[in-house]
Amino acid sequence: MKRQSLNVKSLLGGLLISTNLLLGGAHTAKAQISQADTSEFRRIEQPLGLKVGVAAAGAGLIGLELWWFLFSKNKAQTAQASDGVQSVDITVDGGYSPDQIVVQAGQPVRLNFLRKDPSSCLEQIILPDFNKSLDLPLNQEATIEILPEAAGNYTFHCGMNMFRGTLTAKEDS
Ligand SMILES: [Cu+2]
Repeated sequence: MKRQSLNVKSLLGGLLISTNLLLGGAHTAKAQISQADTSEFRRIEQPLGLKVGVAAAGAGLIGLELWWFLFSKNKAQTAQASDGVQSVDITVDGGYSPDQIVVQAGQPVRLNFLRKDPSSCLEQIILPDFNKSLDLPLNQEATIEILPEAAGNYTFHCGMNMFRGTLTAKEDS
């Protein structure tokens, strides 16, 4: 009995919502028609200088953004090798620094992550090519070891794939 009345309630609720949506839709349609009828909304010509200024500011911001993403932190760092293991310290703070790491192929690599960013976005690191992931505790070093057997680029990224870095393995020269 109780369950039934609940169902009826939710049914009524659904009906109400859909009616509201329908009415709302009709309302906006009407509004649009009246807008077209009375030419109340006329285009306002902005001065050319303002247009150019806004466009230039926009382009500038886009350029700055591009520069930030492409070049500002793009300093590749070569891993330091000792006792046959190459290691790199990576600071995790609004991304990975360094986010481009150069290692030698065929030698184990130790990545020491130090997360300083409390954002949950960065609390996990994933290395899909090595089938590995690691939780990064805040302000505490966490190490992951991998072996890039072949030369090539291997990416690593956060749990949601928003921040990325690349590990480039090179053959012995
Ligand atoms: Cu993320």
